[in-house]
Amino acid sequence: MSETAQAGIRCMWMRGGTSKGGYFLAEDLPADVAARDAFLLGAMGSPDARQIDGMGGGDPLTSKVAVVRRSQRPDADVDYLFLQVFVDRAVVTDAQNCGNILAGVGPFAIERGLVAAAGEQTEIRIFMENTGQIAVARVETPDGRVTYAGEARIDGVPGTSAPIPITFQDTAGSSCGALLPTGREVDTIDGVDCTLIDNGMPCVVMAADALGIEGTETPEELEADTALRARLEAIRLKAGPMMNLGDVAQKSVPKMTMVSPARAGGTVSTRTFIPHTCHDAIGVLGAVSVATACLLKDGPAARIATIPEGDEKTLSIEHPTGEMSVIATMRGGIVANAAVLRTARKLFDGVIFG
Ligand code: NQM
Repeated sequence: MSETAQAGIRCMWMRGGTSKGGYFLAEDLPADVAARDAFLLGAMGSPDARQIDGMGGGDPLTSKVAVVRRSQRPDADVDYLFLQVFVDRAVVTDAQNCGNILAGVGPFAIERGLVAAAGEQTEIRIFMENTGQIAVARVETPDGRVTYAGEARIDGVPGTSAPIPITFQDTAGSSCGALLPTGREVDTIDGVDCTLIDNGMPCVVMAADALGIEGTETPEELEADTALRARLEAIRLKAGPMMNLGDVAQKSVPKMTMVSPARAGGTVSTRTFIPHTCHDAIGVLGAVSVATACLLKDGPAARIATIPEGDEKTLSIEHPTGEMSVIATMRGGIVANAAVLRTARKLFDGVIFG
């Protein structure tokens, strides 16, 4: 066991949106990436399907890490690096961003003194290191302190909490270099029409019926369908290089979203593999990317989506545990920025061992 693992590292555990993970100050973690990753794998208990020897919850959504530092950039308050710690493989990857864990970054930055509370609400500009873009989050800070209590409700989380609205700008091509990395709205892979899109999260968007499912199945039912999973993975491995992501065998992108007509008055219904397990909901930037696919002229999502009028469109992306509303502001026919509502909660603050 390394010295760092034995001594432990300061860490705050938080729920961010519908995900959960460890929040660290960058200066507290080993600077050497291999040492950092070894520590995080140990802290989470990976690789192991149950993560029984660590803090991870046996699910990619609860095996996440935020690394936060004061920003040197004139346009940001803090820098946030997201790390996905794989559950059953010894892999830590920065190849994706996470808009759910992002929801805890503002509160964490205030709690750790990186940003001073400024009145009833504090706006924090967060540079997302994984993709090189800025998100703006608003945190409730009555009496100069973060409050997690409030009346905002998000699907996938019981109860209510303080609202944390987040706005994203210029997320097109975050990881793939272009919104549509192949230059087309539709590519056909293994006989399935796909929209390969990246508006903050690389996603492959397909029609549920093209994969032989209804789109109403539970995540457990879909995960039990080994033929479906094999088909999705075959498509994903081909989509990776087409999306400028290279070999994605050991990467958690692109995400695989199957769309079907909305069932609850929303824009579209989704089931998303992230990429090897089925999300109980949908990722934040995943939802922004799927919402953007709905707004194209063609493609599996655009063909079935119900789109509201106007330049500010609320697109309700239905998922297994409800919906996520993406407020898209359109300029010249493209999504100029997107906003979502999230909440977060501090769970513990202490020292974690690797
Ligand atoms: O897409 C899951 C999550 C995510 C990522 C995933 C996310 C996003 O629900 O911005 O939030 O797709 O890995 O935390």
